[in-house]
Amino acid sequence: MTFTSAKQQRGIALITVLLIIALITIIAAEMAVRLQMQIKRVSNIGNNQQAYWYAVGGESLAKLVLDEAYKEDNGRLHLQQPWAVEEMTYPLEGGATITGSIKDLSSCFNINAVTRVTATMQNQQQLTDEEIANEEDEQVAEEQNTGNTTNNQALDPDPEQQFKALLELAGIDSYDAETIRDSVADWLDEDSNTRGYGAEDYMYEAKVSPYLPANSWFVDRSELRLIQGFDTMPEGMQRLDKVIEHICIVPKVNDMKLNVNTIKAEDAIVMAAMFDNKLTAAAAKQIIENRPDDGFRDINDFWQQSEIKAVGKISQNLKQQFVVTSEYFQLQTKTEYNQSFFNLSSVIALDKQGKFNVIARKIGV
Ligand SMILES: [Ca+2]
Repeated sequence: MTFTSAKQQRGIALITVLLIIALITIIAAEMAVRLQMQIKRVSNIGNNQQAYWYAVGGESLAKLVLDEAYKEDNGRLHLQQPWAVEEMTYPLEGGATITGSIKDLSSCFNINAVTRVTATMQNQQQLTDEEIANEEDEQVAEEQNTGNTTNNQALDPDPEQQFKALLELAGIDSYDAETIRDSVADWLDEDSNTRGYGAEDYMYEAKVSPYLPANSWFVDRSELRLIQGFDTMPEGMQRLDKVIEHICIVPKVNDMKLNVNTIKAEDAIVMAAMFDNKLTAAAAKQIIENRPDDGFRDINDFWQQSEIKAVGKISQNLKQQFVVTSEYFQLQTKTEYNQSFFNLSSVIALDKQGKFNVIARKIGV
């Protein structure tokens, strides 16, 4: 009996030892896997950081190229300058590559200019109004000298009118264009007073997934998907697809400026819309296609175009929206390093000292 019991106990001890060894083996294997994952994770973070810094290096290169183009011709910017090349890929050390392109944000329609946003902006509006009043006085004086008193017939569309014209030129019908125009303006203005065809809090609060209008600046074009008129599937999305490529977001900038030297033929409807379609899209396209390769020497060359002259009298207010220089650009880069990808979108703006600086970044887009 005693002998059998001792044998049994030895058997149990052996099984216990085997179990402990198995357990240790499992734990050791698990630790090895985790360690490998940690090493991989650290290496991925390192690669991603490196890709980020390459992308920031890309920003520096873009700033340099823009600074040089700006200095080269007293601020005149056009599509023959090095910054305007189509998307290009540059090899970097360590097998990395960076692909990037720069877009002039004055070559498309600034959605933030559709209406005034805040009280601060309204002060600026007053200032602008004063400036405009002064200019109008000057214009009247000039007209009195020349005996021409038809100032009241000058073409002077406001930005909301211009936006509606853009929507219609993009192929959106008149009723939907009015809805979208008023809804975008309501989305931008700080009050909650609904325009004729617009939408404020109550309209968006009643949705299945409710939200509120920004009552402030647009920061990304994707916000447009939330606006009444663009917010339905599939009709709203189809409308947005027609117009989104012509729209830009210039951060916290209320002014509508169009660089007539950098606008491309495919955006001709933007130019036509700014003239409230009194300049047709076909005529605008012709101006762009016949423009000298290195752009108009100055803005007066643009006003001398026969297609523009045919429009008739144009207000000073409207004239101010057309320029041959630009202050805001968007740099889009995609960096690859050791199978780590880093997408960066940067807004580069001209500062008061005449230098370009990054004022906004979006990662992963
Ligand atoms: Ca509002």
